[in-house]
Amino acid sequence: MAAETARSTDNLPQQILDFLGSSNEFNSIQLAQQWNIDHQKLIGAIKSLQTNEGVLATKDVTEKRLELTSEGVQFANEGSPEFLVFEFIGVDGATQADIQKKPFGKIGMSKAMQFKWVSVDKGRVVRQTADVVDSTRKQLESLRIGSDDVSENEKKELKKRKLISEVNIKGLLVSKGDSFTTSIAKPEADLTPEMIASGSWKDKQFKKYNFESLGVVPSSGHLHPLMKVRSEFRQIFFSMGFSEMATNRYVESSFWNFDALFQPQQHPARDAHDTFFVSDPAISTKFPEDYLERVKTVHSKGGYGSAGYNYDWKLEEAQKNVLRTHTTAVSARQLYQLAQEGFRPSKLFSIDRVFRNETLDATHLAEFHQVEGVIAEKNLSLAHLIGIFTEFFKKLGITNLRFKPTYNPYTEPSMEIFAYHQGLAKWVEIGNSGMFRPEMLLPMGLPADVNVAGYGLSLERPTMIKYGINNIRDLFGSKIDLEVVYNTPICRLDK
Ligand code: FB9
Repeated sequence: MAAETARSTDNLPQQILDFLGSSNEFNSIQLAQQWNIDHQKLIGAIKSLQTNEGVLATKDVTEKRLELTSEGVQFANEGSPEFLVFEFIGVDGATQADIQKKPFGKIGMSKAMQFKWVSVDKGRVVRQTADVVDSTRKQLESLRIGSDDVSENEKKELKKRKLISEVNIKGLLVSKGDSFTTSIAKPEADLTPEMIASGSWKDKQFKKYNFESLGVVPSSGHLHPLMKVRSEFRQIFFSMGFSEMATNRYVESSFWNFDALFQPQQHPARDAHDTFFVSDPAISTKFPEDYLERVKTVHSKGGYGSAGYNYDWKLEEAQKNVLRTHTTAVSARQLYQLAQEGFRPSKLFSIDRVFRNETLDATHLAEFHQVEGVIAEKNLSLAHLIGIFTEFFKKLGITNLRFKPTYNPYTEPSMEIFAYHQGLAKWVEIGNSGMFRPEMLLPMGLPADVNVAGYGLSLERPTMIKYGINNIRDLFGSKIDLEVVYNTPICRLDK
């Protein structure tokens, strides 16, 4: 039965009922072909009719179908390469070189030669016949519309050229159900008070509840990937007995951001190249006077067994407000408070934004989230520090660490922490750490036998590696694609 021109698919269910009314049963694959409509659309209409109990009876059927491959579709749309070569050379012929330049050149040339449409004469490819029919294209078009005027040999040739392939199409054999009718009253979706009052519900058809249907996805907030990783980090810290420091202070005085950490006032990190200085309010003036004096002394003259930096420490320098360059400033305040309240062993952490006036590149913005752990205990050693962050990183699924000595103004000894990343097949710097200097701790009033260890990393790097994000601008900032945020899976770092 030749395919008719594509019929409209409006109200397809009714068309099916009317057709069934006159033909008792049909095979969905053949009917789709006959009606020249998309088979899936027909299946959809049949499925919608099946929501009315007993109207249709269906049986699954599978049929082998010849389908055009993507190359077959291309040849059917644009013509076969052999025909395109024949066209291309025209009546005057063309050089092999020119033909080969064409995307259809290579295949077309060999086929056109095979079909004796062209030949090579003195290096030029010339036509052997005035005109040709692109039979390959015609065969493909016929098969596409399901007409069966293509011979088995031709089909075999097309298969050999991988222009068609045999596929199994799942369809339905549809026949009348026990309560078949061609006029389906549109089933009621709701049982209304009127129906109940009038009793009219008794002879109404009600739409079946589709308990499988997914409810409307409620539009809800989404945690930004960084916040998903942050919550993972927080759980790890809490599981190790750490408590979180209050970090709600982006604007910090140079005193707590630098001086309290025994970072000298002429240290390069303290100039505007690295640090954002705040113009209003430009300075802070309220400091614990006695403590400030001790900081001044240890910087300028030393003390506590330290030579200090021997320079003229300036209050106005310490008063300058900055955007904190590290959450270690928060640690300094916390440790000072700990000293004031009377020392007790403490494990503290912070995860929040810090700001650095750095050259922007694919992995650096002018701000990032610093993750910091601080442990204060009597006679705490470097070994304890290594033990603690080794445990921390293990909970992140990061083992096999290596340490490289480094320098921080506020810790001695200090170490950079490296881990071997299987996926990246290289050692990745995953953090920094060290034992806070006595020149920082003793002026605070912490007992002499108390040592404080600290380590830090960023939130962005693990998040980028975890979610395979290469450019930090895809992770953070106004240009990120919210879909990415909506669809990022929850973060299981140790998996
Ligand atoms: O995060 C960093 N790297 C990292 C961390 C985790 C990770 O996880 C992957 C799943 C496997 C991957 C990479 N870094 C620290 C290392 C580098 O990225 C570094 O180039 C950049 N660092 C930032 C500072 O950049 C100027 C990351 C940031 C950083 C550096 C140091 C500290 C905190 C953050 C610190 C500290 C510290 C030291 C002593 C005492 C207290 C705090």
